Amino acid sequence: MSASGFETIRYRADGAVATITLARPAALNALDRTLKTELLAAIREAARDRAVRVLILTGEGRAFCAGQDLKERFEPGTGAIGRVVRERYTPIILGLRRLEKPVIAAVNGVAAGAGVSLALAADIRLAADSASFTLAFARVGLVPDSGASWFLPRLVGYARAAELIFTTDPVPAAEAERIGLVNRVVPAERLLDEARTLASRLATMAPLALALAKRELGRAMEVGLEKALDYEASLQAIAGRSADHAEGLAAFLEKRPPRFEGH
Ligand code: T3D
Repeated sequence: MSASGFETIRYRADGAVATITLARPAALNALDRTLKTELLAAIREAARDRAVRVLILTGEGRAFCAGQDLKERFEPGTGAIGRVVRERYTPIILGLRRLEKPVIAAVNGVAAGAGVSLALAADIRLAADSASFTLAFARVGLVPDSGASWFLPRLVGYARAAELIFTTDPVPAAEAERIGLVNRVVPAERLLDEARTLASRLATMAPLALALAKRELGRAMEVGLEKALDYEASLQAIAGRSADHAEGLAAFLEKRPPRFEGH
């Protein structure tokens, strides 16, 4: 097991599963400068560590993440918003999406503003029954950022996305599940266990196949069917040459569970 010395997050790699816990509970894990820097560093660490096959993202205390630290905006030298979004938020969102490992958001409580964006950038969202999602941007006179305007309509449809963004009404966990904003809701006290169980399951799958499947899904959201078919064929050519594919076939014939090595 490995853990790194961050101030505002905890990063823990336990076998094949790494967990990033946003850890500024007194500020509902709002994203200040340090947290953004450390979050990106931890995502990069998960990418670098070949032993890590799945990443869980969660929050400490009663919140998942309340978005940008609004108090920091009153401090000198915070930087123009457009630049902060481009230089600090965009790399985090792309870091999660380009991570060639499944990312599970274990949404333990309230998520607001860019905190929702973080959850949306994960591949799979599990939510505690106490969680809620607020597209809070307009409350402070801002527009959705960090991918919220891209992810949300793809998950819940244009009209629902527009309503949630325009009204900023909180979406309770059960409603989030009903509209497809989260994969499923679990009792708060079981959230991390459920996330770890799912992560451990995914960690037994062929890592290269999951990495390529994640790439395929990302591409499929942007291109038409013909291009998606072509992309699938070229990634299948890569997967088909892998040792994991050979192992999967052998395990099938020998009627035993496969042991995937990730190459
Ligand atoms: O650089 C940029 O600005 C660009 C990026 C922008 C992207 C964004 O994320 S914009 C949207 C920012 N987030 C919000 O607008 C949400 C603000 N927070 C809230 O609306 C509410 O706190 C919640 C709905 C999340 C939770 O409400 P509640 O009643 O459960 O808790 P609370 O009492 O409001 O908050 C508890 C503490 O957390 C409180 O601190 P205190 O007064 O006890 O010392 C509160 O100030 C603090 N807190 C909550 N959210 C933030 C925060 N501190 C700093 N920044 C926050 N975003």
